[in-house]
Parts: sequence; C-alpha cells; structure tokens
Amino acid sequence: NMASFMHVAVSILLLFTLTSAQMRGDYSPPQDICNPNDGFGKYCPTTCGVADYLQRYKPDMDRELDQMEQDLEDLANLTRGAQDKVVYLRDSETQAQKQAPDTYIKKSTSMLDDILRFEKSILAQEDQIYQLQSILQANEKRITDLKQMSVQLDQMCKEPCKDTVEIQTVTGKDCQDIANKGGKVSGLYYVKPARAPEAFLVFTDQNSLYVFQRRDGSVDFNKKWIQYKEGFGYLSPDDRTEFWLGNEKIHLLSVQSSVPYVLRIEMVDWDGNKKYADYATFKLGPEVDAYRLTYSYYFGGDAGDAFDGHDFGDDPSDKFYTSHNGMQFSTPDKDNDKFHENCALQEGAGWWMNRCHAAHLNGKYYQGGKYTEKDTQNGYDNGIIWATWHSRWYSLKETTMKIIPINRISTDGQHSGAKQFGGLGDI
Ligand SMILES: [Ca+2]
Repeated sequence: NMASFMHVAVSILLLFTLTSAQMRGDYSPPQDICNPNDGFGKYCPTTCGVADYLQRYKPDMDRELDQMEQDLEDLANLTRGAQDKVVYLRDSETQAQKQAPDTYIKKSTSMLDDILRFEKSILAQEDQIYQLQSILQANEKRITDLKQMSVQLDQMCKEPCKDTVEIQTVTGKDCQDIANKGGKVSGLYYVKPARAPEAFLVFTDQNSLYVFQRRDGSVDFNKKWIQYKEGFGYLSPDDRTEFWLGNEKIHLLSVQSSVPYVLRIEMVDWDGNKKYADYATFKLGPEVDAYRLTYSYYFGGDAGDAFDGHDFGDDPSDKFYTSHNGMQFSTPDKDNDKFHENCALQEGAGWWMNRCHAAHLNGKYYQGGKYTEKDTQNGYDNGIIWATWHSRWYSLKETTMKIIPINRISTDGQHSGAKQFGGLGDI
C-alpha cells in the first residue's frame, strides 16, 4: 500500500514538473499584457488561457501535496513509536522468562506489574493502530481525488487541443451577408463589419446570431480593460466553450446592421432550470464612450428585467442604482461606474457597473450556486447574478449572451436562437 502510494505521489510530482516546465516554456507574457491577437479564436487555448488554467489548479495541488507529505511524516513517527513499544515488550518478556524459575516468588509482584504494563501497552497500541488506519484511509481518499483530478486534467488537455479547427471559408460583413453567400451551417466564421480594421472570428448559426459571452466556470473573468476590449477565453465551432468575445468586436457588430439587434441572455441555474431575457435595439458604444450599454426596452423573457435594476429592500434608491441601461463598462483597472469606489475592482470582473448591479453575468463562478458574504473577499455579492430570478447570493451555473437580428426573433418565435447549453462540466 505504501509503495503504491509513493508511486502515485511521485507520478503527481512528475506531472507538476512537466506542467510547470511547460509553463516556463510556453508562457512568457504576463497576464495583463497578453497579446490581443495571441491565437484567440482558434480551438486551442491561448497562452493566457493555458496559464489561467494552470494557475487555477496549482495552489490547490501544492497544498494537497504538502498535506500528504505531513501525513506521511506523522505516519512514520507513529510507526517508530509502535516499534519502540514492541521492542520494549519483547525485552520485558525475555527478562521475565530468564528470572522466573529462580526467583518466582520474589519477582511475582514485579511480574504482575509487568502484566499491567503489557495490558496498557496493548491498549495504547490498539489506539495507535486505529489512528494509523484513519490516516491511511484519509490518504487513500486523497490519492483517489488526485487521480481523478489528474484524469480530468488529462481529458481537458486532450480535447480542446486539436491542431486544427474547422473555420468556415465563407466570410462577409455580418451573418446575414454570410448566409446570403451560402454559409448555412452553424460554426466559426470570419466577419468584417463595416468599420472593422480587420476580420475576426465569431460563432454564428442559421438564425444569424452572434454569441459574445458564455459562462460555465472554466475561465477566470477577473480581467483588465485590454482583455475585455480584445476578448479572452476560447471560441469553438460547436459553441461550447467559455469566452468574452471582446467589447470592440461587440461594438462593431452591434452598430453596423440596418436591422436592429436584440440582446438575448440565456441562463441555467443549478437545478437545470433555464430562463431568458431579451432587450430590443441593443448597442454597445465605442471605446471613447467606454463601451456604453444601451437598449430601447425589455423585449420579453421569463427571467425578469434585471437590467432595469432591482429593489433589494436596503434603500429606496436600490432599483435606480442597480440598473444597467446607459452604463459604461468598468474593469478592475478602469472605473466608469456611479459608485464612489470601483465596483469592478471590488468584485473582480468587467461589467456595465452602476452602483453596482442587479445583473452581473461576468461575476465569479461559485460551484453549487449558493454563496455567502464569507465566501467573498470583501463581503460584496460578486457571483453570476440575475436578481429578478435568483437572489444576489446565488450564482448561476451557465449563461450565454448573444445578439440576434430582430426579424429572426419575430419570424421564428421566441426561442429560435436558443440552443442546448453544454458546459465543460464541473472540474
Ligand atoms: Ca467609481
């Protein structure tokens, strides 16, 4: 058992040596000056993506390994203690045997003492054996967990790291243009909106929609202005990865069309319930206006109008100060909100912050949904929030934000753009 345990421990250490070597080799630019064009849009993770992923796992794994090392040492100490006891018992026994024939009567008292000591030692040893067994069980569980993690890691690395990804050959100024030219399948297309300096990749489908945000917990959304501007995460041809397309691209897409766009927000909670909210005439302003969010009205949905703010019952001004229409975009390094401090910095995410929010889909990912002030760094509700559906202390499981030409919605029905969610799973 011990040998196999050591074997696993060594394998895991080896795994870390390999991954950290890879980090040194592949990952040179620090996170905040990540090259905006570093392969974003290909199926493989960007350098930023790989680094984020490893950085998320390494501290936990390091801690686990330290704990295991400590447990091993305790185990060794206990074994030594037990061995000492056995030696002592054996010595006492030998001595007793030697002395018994001659000095039976004289020694009988001390023999009785020895027997009492034996009994005590046996009890103590049983205790130690019990402790050792518990430690062993705890270790076995840890090893199983680590093995599982390592298998998942392996799977994760295998799947998205395809060398090639199918990018459709048809291009155009928007999805409608692409469809007109024969681009009929869902997938990744290059589009070049009217004012864009160069074409960029987006996911689009038969309904001519663009997906610009997807959450499933695999990517850290605590990013700076430049990253929210250029986009981060991973795009995939089956639209199942997590990303922020980038404010500049969302802006260019949202302002070029002659047909108004509807912003559609789709959400899934931890019980698998799905809800959505639509906003008519969605537009994102240019960078000089800090990518201001505007729409004309709540177009419908069953999730409620959280963008209009929410009365949390703390103050009559709650609803006004948690609305989002007309808000500029803020990031931890750029404060454009209506609060005397920086909402985006407090909550570690970029969003159209007011003072601060009733909707916050770029928030921190909390497994299981429910979280409390104690789970946060500074007591602020920083999860993935849609306050007109779940409380602000409930973080949603999956979200998607997409823009759809309004004619596609009215002709094809409310859920024409909706698609089955498929996350990367819980890691
Ligand atoms: Ca502020």
